[in-house]
Amino acid sequence: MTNLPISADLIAELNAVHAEALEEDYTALGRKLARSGIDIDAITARVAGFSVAVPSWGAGRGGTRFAKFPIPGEPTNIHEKLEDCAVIQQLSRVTPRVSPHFPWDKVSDYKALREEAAALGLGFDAVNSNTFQDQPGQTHTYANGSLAAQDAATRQQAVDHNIECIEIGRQLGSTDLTVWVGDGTNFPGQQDLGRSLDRYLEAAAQVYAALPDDWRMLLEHKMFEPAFYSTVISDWGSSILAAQELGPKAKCLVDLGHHAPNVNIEQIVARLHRFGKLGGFHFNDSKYGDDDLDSGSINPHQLFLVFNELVEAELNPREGFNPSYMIDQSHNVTDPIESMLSSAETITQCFAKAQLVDREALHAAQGANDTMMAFQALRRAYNIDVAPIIAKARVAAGGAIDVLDAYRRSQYRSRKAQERSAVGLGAGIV
Ligand code: LRH
Ligand code: MN
Ligand code: MN
Repeated sequence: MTNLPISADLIAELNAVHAEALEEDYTALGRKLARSGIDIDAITARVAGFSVAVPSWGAGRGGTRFAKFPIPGEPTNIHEKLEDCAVIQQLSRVTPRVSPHFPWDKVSDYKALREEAAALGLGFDAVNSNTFQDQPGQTHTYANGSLAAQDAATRQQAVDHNIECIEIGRQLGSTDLTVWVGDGTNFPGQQDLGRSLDRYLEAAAQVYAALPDDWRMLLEHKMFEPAFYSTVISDWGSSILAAQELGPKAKCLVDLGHHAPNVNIEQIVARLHRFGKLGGFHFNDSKYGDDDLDSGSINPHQLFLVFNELVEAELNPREGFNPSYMIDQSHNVTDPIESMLSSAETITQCFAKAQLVDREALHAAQGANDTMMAFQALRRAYNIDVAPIIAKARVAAGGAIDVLDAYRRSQYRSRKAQERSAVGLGAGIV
């Protein structure tokens, strides 16, 4: 039994308005691609198989440490967040899974939560643990670290929390645990840089030992924040070394915002894949740091280049290549549903463009040291407007041709504003 939040009649009615134009655009693009030997329907079929998870926390307004500006109708608990995620999936048909964060999404009955999600057309993606904040009533503070804390009892508490997350995830049908720790320092000398990593590795190994056979532990690195001088798992180097030490079920997760400005993230992707350690992504965009801006809003070309590396990775498979895709954004000034609809579209477009690269031409140009033609092979694909392909795949799966228009016309947010209680003011969660 499904219980979808947007009227299917409304979607059908709006799609009928745009259907003819979409057919025309799709046919024209099909002809253009055919001239380069590409079958548009084959690309559409690949796009139909693509999906990206949405974060439960992304359904709420984010904020900064200075302020948070809630909107009327914002979700206040996991049930309402799931409902909002169901809107994104119903319209976009590319976000069928939600990634929960604990204890933010704690409930008493996870079997019931899984059924509730299924009735909304959703499943669960990676479970995220949270040892970067203290919770009310918590025994040991994380002020001085969690998995890498000096204090053994604090480390044990962080290990136990991660193991509890695995247990919750089993009930929800997840198979990945994403571990991001904020552990680090703000002053030179505050902690020993080597020994803090030793403590992290020892504690992380205890979490690793609790993983079911078919699970992965995704290690998310981040250069800085909340620690501004040193971070224990600060970069892909620390991440891959930790993953190698932990074992085959440990992989690295690349959050696009967690690097120094201008870092070549697509090369990091290629490196992690080369050593069989590419586990997944948190998509967002960034101008200055971990801004968590909407995916592709600043540098869509970088996103395309990341997907280009993923296509190359598929052609050169390494052990266990199965990256998980998730959006991880902070929506400070937009309606989070609109931002995630827009980002899901951009991410899918970059995926589709990467499929259009003439690999033979690219590899031939690379082999001949023909730099300009190699670059042009990428540029030609990047310049193609793939919107009709994405819309066609979406509508075939029951989604809306124009997702934002359908969302606004549904008046979903104002309906929720009548039903839901208001969110308190204050600083953001991340
Ligand atoms: C840390 C992070 C990590 C957290 C999320 C809330 O900056 O990217 O993924 O779990 O934000
Ligand atoms: Mn992240
Ligand atoms: Mn982040």
